[in-house]
Amino acid sequence: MLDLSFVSDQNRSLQAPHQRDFEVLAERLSRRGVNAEAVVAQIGRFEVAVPSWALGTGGTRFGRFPGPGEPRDVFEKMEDIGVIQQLTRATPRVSLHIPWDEPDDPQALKDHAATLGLGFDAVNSNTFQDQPGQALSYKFGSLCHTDPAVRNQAIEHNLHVIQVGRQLGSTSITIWLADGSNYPGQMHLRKSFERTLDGLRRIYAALPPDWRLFTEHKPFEPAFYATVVQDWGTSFLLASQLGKQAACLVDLGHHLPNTNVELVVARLISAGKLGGFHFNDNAYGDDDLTAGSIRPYRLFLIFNELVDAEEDRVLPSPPAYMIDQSHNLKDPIEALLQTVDALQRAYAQALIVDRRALAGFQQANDVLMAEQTLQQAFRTDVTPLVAEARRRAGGALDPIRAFRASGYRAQKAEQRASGAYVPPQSL
Ligand SMILES: [Mn+2]
Repeated sequence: MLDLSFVSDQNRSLQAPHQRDFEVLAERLSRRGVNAEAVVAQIGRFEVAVPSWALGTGGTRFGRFPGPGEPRDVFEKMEDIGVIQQLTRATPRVSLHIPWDEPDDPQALKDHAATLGLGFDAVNSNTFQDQPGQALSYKFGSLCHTDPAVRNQAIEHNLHVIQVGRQLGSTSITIWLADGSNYPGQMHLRKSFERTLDGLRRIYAALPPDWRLFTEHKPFEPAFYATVVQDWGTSFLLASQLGKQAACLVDLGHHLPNTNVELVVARLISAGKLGGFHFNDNAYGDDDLTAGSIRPYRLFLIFNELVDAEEDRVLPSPPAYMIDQSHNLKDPIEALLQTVDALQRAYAQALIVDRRALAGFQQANDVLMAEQTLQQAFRTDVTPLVAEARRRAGGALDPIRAFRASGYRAQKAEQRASGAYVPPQSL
């Protein structure tokens, strides 16, 4: 963890120019009828969970190029997330992957996390690869498998993940299934779906009453012909059949090219089944790049739907915000700091949309001015709002600058020099 006074010392050197920038922007926004103070307060309430698998350098199937000072186990991952929380004050929870980051002693991990100011968000099950010593293989699927013994094993795993999550204080489980087929004829399309639904029903039946279950779709990879939960429609079908504790998780990279993701979000909101997000960005497929790095306008349009729904009070429960990225080239901590900032920016841009004006232009079918209203918000440099929200929460005005100045990575490179820990690939 960083020294208590370090963040405020860092902020002090940036405070004067930041204050001037903030005042200028607040004045500009007030001319548009936007109260900067109210926006800063809302940004300050934004929270996103960090996935345990994102702290080590990710890889592709062609290789992995680890960096110095990577965490070797889940306890060290918690320390890194603790630093991200110190600098951003927006990542108080960890989304744990079982078994990649399964603790031997959940209570010990929970205690360790608490000393770092961290708790636990959704737990993630894994029936997409075989683990050492596992009795039956998931080569031909898990919940969709033709053999009931394999299906039972996958169900038991999910029940175990819920048990671990309960001990950690989690209140949700995300189930992403790799189940599917690579060739026509390999898998009975209809029956494989029905078996999957049946398996999910048995997992859902074991869900504690205050828990939520998220179904996560993905159109292809590793199944290259037919994925069982391939799109938001199938995810919606599953969540609807399961019951009110089930909802759909939208991973921004899990869509076919050119899918209008903000429209998917709007539909799930209308259906009362928007469970949450896995934030990332992509240029081609499930690229797991930094959120906002390729299509910041899309990210803004997604937050625009969320803010609109928030203001209309049509969200039955707040969506669970999680990051799901693979950091192949960037320092994972720096990439996550950059990600949190990108999410806060998109949120801030959505918060400053003149919604009354937009509604008026939509009503009058004034296409150009409706679009202009969104673009005016998107084109606003909201850096001072986001920085101010972080500063007021005790975080850093410029988290990446502060992280680099801290020497944290170099220090960890020394401390963690022994015992190479090999993190698995991202979901
Ligand atoms: Mn995901």
